[in-house]
Amino acid sequence: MKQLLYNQLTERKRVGRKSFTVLIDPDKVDANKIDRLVSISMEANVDYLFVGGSLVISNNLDECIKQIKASCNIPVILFPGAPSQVSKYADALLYLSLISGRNPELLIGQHVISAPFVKNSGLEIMPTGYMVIDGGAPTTVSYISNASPIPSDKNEIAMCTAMAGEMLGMKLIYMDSGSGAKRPVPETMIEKVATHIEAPLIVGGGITDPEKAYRNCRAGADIIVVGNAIEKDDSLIKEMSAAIHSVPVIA
Ligand code: 1GP
Repeated sequence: MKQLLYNQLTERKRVGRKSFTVLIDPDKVDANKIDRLVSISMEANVDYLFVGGSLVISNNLDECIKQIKASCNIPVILFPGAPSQVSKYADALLYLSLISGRNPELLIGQHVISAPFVKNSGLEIMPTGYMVIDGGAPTTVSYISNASPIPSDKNEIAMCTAMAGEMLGMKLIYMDSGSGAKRPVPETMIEKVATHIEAPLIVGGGITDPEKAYRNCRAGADIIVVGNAIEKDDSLIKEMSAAIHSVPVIA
């Protein structure tokens, strides 16, 4: 299996280089918006683009990714809300198992059904332990997944879940309080998880200001994902990127 991007991520983690990811929801962008987001992202040295959403209602995933790839070389990683959200035009796919929940369909069921299709896509597959953390109010992901999120004050549950996911072979851990969450993942929880796993740690959901992104990185997040706040104000891309990239690397 291809490991190009994953090797890059682990190398970045090894030297303490933090990454900034802009999340693009194909339902919320048109061609002009994609062009704008891509051009600002290139200028701001965004490291990765995630494409996906819990609900992808429109049928323009391929077109959206083709347009992005035509105008930039930032790696595009699929962040699928459903097995149908696979596009061969992306570079890689977060192969998500919802390890914080107890819904067998999202732990393994949908993976079994889509396995041949995913394998034939030729995409780099990144096995990802996906942990939904309570963000203060129901989010699309917490509702759609039909699974309870981890309470935001239960750091030990988050730690044990991430450790179990890593020992089961997951190569990335993603802590997400859901798009537009009122409360992003607390730093104490990020720190607890980060100190007990070796896999690169992705954190997202409800991050609206660069200071919070910076503090998350200092707490141990390796990759910060921002979607909702950027949809509202894309000038944030530059500030977020600068804050995340200002975290000192390991000397
Ligand atoms: C959601 O982690 C992502 O799955 C990003 O969340 O849209 O709130 O930035 P936001």
